[in-house]
Amino acid sequence: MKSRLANAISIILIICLLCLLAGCSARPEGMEGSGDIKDDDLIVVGFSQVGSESYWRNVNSESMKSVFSKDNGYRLIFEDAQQKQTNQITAIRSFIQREVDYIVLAPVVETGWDTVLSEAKEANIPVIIVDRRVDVDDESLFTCWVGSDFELEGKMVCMWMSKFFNLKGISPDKIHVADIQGTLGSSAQLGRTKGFQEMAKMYGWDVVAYEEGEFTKSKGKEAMSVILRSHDDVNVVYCENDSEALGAIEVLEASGRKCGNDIENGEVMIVSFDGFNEEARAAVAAGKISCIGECNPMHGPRVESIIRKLEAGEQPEKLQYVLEGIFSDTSEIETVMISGQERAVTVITDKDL
Ligand code: GYE
Repeated sequence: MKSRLANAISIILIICLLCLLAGCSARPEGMEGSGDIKDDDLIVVGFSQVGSESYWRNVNSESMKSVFSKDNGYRLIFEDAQQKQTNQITAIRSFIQREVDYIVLAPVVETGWDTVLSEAKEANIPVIIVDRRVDVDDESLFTCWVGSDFELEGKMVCMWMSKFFNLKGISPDKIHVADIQGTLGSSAQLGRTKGFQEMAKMYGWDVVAYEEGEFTKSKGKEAMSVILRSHDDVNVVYCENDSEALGAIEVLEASGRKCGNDIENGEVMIVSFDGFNEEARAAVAAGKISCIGECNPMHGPRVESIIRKLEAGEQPEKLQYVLEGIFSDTSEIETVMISGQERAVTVITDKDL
């Protein structure tokens, strides 16, 4: 009698165990893993991305997705914020609730992060900032940052322009330049605008307008139309990314202007930033964009190496800058000297496309 009872109990226990196992393996896997996401060996990374406003952003998202794959030992929770900070704050709070291992944030703007990052700190979740920066009172609210020096990028492009104008004997008062700015309040806009403002003042260029282009092609078009309406003497357009530049070119060409570096003969010089999009590179090869300040979007492997360091109990550097150069349609200027360093100018021709 006793052994029958023992048998029955063991059978019930085995059934319970099997149900439990079945329950676990039936849990859906993949990017949007839910429930007890920690029940496996994968490192869970919650990534709040700015949006999909530009070519640069799309390449950047791909770089992150390809590195944080299951094969590499990660589960990535990818949230697209559609260029809205409120969406990013909501995403970070959901990452905290789901107890992810790491939060990665590409912030749309610099300010307004103190509260939500304090919440992440209280939950003991390391926060890695990527691409743009955050402006917080307490720097311990994030573990580290990796991205570009946007002000330096701006200065590099302006130096290239100045060298080019000198070479052609064009005096600074003949330069009528407009700035199509990126998303106001983002590091990429703040840095590139600041670099431009300082250099334009130093060289004595005539700055005719600032217009916001939100880093998108459509807003770049709108901004260019507004500028042309009141400043038809504009002969240089400083676009804060390639998407805006491609929009500006469309508008200029539709209005009968030619884009190129021969501004003495009526062409409009276009300069921009990024350099990782086929269409923009083709525009350089065709001479329509004269110079692009490189902005490297391949941050996936960089963020991953930070996470590997943290996993090994090491402390990554707080701020990590990516070294960048310049792309141009002409070999007339070979290098640009900035912060005591020579930066190479890479010529893009049809063969490179
Ligand atoms: O230049 C632009 C994008 O923050 C560096 O954002 C990034 C900028 C990039 O939308 O194309």
